[in-house]
Amino acid sequence: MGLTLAEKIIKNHLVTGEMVKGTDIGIRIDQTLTQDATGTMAYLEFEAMGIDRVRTERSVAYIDHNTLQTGFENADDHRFIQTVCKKHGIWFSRPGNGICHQVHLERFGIPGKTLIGSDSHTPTGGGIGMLAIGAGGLDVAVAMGGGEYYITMPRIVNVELQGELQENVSAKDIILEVLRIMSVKGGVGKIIEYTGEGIKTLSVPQRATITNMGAELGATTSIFPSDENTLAFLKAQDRADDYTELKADDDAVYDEHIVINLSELAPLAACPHSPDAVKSVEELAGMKVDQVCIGSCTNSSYADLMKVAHILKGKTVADGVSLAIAPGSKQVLNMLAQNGALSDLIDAGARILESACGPCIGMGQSPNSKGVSLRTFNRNFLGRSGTKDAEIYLVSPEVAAVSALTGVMTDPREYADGYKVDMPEHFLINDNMVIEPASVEEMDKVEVLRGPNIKEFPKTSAMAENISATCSLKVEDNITTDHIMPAGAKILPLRSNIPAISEHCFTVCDTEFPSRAKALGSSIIVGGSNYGQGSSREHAALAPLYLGVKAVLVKSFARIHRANLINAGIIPLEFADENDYNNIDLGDNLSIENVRDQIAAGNGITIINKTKNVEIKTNCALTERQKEIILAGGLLNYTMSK
Ligand code: MIC
Ligand code: SF4
Repeated sequence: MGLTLAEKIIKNHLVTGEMVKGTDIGIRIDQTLTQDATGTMAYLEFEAMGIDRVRTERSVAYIDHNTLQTGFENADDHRFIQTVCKKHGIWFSRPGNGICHQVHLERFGIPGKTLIGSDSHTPTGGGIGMLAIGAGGLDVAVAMGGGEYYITMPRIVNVELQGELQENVSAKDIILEVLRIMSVKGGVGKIIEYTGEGIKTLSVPQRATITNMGAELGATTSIFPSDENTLAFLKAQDRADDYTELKADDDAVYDEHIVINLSELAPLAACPHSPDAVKSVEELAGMKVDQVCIGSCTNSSYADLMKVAHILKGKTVADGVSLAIAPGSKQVLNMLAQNGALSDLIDAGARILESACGPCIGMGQSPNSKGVSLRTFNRNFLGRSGTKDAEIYLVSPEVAAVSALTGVMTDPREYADGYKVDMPEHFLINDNMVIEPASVEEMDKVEVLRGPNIKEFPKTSAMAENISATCSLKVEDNITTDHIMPAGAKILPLRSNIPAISEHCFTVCDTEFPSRAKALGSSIIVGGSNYGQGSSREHAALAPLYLGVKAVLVKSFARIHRANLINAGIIPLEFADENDYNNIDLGDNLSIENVRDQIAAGNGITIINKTKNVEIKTNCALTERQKEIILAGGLLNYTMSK
């Protein structure tokens, strides 16, 4: 029986377990990446493990999230990361060099290699044929130290692309269509593999738009074959040597099969507040727009911005619209500067931002009250933009640019004029913003610089015998990590200070939660299905941990967040019978007896609701390794004990 592409890469990297779907496997990790918002914590964890030099083939730290420096905190974090990298063998991409996923694709991604990153959009690397997976910072720290990375062997979904996109319909519309079909939880426990004649019409950056937003499906990762288009991209990046041809066997067996005919696809938009609330642009046409933002790791490649520049050239952004553009990397921005396209953007009235995440993570450019904002980004979760009552629509660069001119949601097919951006033969290459680590001989001399806001990773203790806790919060389905641990310009500078950031935990849902949880001392959070979707931020586990949360009981979890809870030593529980969701309310007194034995036995965990006098059966499917992690009080304790 033939193998799929993902299976081939897993097979080549398998260290522990067997490739049996649904069972735990440990894979060797070739490359890691971090960004600054999760990186400080990841490097503190790496330091705590006491390993002096990374054992990966390539580890890179990027500064791209916390780039608004309204106080000393972010700059201190950047300096900490820069010095830690120098000392421990990690390449450092300086602020200004671009968004981690875009730069990694351009300069470091290699087909067939494994990559984990402390950012949920790490699967962007699937566009160049890597097995690229988002993970919590602690998992990345362990991988940097040479430890394998554990996942549940995913089911493999084949998305077959047929035909060719019409003009001004784009890669973004393909992934929005996949989201429409599969939903934000449809990818949980799955890898999405793209095949079919249609992929030949897609360049690496276009493929990367698709694999990037596979994160919004909840998928473990997404991947494209490595073919002549991959070679063309690598050649243009002066990296032809990194190319290998990779594809699934002809007789590969997939668990699901979806066919999308690109020729029939129309421009789409994800409506507030979920990436799967997809409608056609035609349906939404005429809606007044207040803001347009172009950029993010999803859609800020050279080709994306050349298209935008072409649409804007010689025109002016509509009166009522503010247009912000953040090119994905220094390479992209510099190429636009050299060929004059930047001038077209500036001339049309675009507000040019630095090459970074920017508005995507609420680092500035929050929309006006009740503002309608069209964004080429990947997430439109409630409050993420920094304006709670704003309405965020996720669209392609073409829809964004055309609508910025008309002031209303507009179908870009009306503006088709035959213009096509060709893949440049040579991208502009200058890696002067990437700092090499110190040599083995020199590393001891490097001093790691720490600012006053950088606090230690919270210490945890081994799991208690019994848990007596109160329900401190009850939330509904599809809770995102942006609900649990909001980001934005005001809160992100606290990422290296768990006590301080905890004060903002869940405040999007309930402003009283932090003080209530702290006062209770020991509590349990109750939630619905797909709990913890979105970001990889382990702060969404570390802040509840700091506030005394012992277990999270939900209908179902998103993958990375569940792993982060386990890494933090918080027990992830799922209702055995979803109707029991109605048998717990805020303030109920709960108890779990002999919890260590119950975890070890692996037959689920019984919670007694003392307030309602009912027993609630829960599932707690942990592997032997995960049980040990939870019992030890988290992955750091576990790793240090090994
Ligand atoms: C995001 O898009 O939500 C982020 C910010 O990139 C996060 C990481 C973080 O919270 O630091 C992610 O996607 O993992
Ligand atoms: Fe940055 Fe946004 Fe991409 Fe997250 S999704 S890495 S915040 S650009």
